[in-house]
Amino acid sequence: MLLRMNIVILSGAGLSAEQGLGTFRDTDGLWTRYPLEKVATPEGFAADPALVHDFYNARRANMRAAAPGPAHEALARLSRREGVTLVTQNVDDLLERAGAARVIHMHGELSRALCHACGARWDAPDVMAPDDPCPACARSATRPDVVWFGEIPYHMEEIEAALVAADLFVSIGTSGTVYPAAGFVELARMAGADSLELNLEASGGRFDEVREGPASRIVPAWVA
Ligand code: BJW
Repeated sequence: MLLRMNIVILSGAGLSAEQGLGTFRDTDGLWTRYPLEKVATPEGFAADPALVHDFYNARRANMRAAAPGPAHEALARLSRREGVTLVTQNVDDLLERAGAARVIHMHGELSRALCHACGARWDAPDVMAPDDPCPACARSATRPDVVWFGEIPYHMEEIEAALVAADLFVSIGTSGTVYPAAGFVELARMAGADSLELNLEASGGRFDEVREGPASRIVPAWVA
């Protein structure tokens, strides 16, 4: 049945939780150990760039040590079908390493660096530091290429176009608390799409159908 549909899939931290990459708001989530205003806002970065780089260096190391799981592999297979758009809030590269055709990273990527002076982007080394020179302009203005609170998520026009053309919107492993991603289900439904949530526990969002369980089990079962 999925064969001829336009499907938009939005994933969140729960997709990669079983690979050892932490979620944010669960009881042992990253925000319980690192205050988000210090590590995930432009103001936090301006106040203490070394702390922010340490936070992302550790997460980059964790990501590079992790391997994609069955949910990433199932989504990668599905992404090779026409009409499937994979949008992720995750900054990890596990979908790409599972072989996904294209992944839209609306909150950026841990594996990329950004110069906030000239806007250049390049592949991030394992460890970044505040005084690293930008390869394009040589200024020491490097940061992880991720989207913090108060910044505009990437690829919004493309995502909104896919949402209004969707027959089915599927949310996987996200709490639905961070906008604009939290509003995608409403946008897709208003445009006539059916909606499905796959999550360990229902987020409480407005979905036509909810399937609960770990991503490693329920995502391959849905794709099959
Ligand atoms: C499992 C599982 C398993 C566990 N299997 N499932 C008031 C109203 C509306 C908006 C605002 C407002 N005040 C401020 C705002 C804006 C703000 C916002 O939304 N704030 C809210 C907190 C209210 N948003 C922004 O600032 C955004 N920008 C913006 O709005 O710009 C304006 C604009 C938009 C569009 C066009 C033009 C202008 C930017 C938001 C950036 C978010 N950045 C972060 C950090 C990225 C870098 C990094 O990774 O460090 O993104 S914050 C963090 O939250 C990260 C995530 O992508 C994001 C979402 O988290 P996610 O993925 O949902 O994780 P959790 O932990 O919340 O949930 C995990 C889920 O997994 C749970 O449901 C579990 O059940 C499940 N799970 N194990 C399946 N094994």
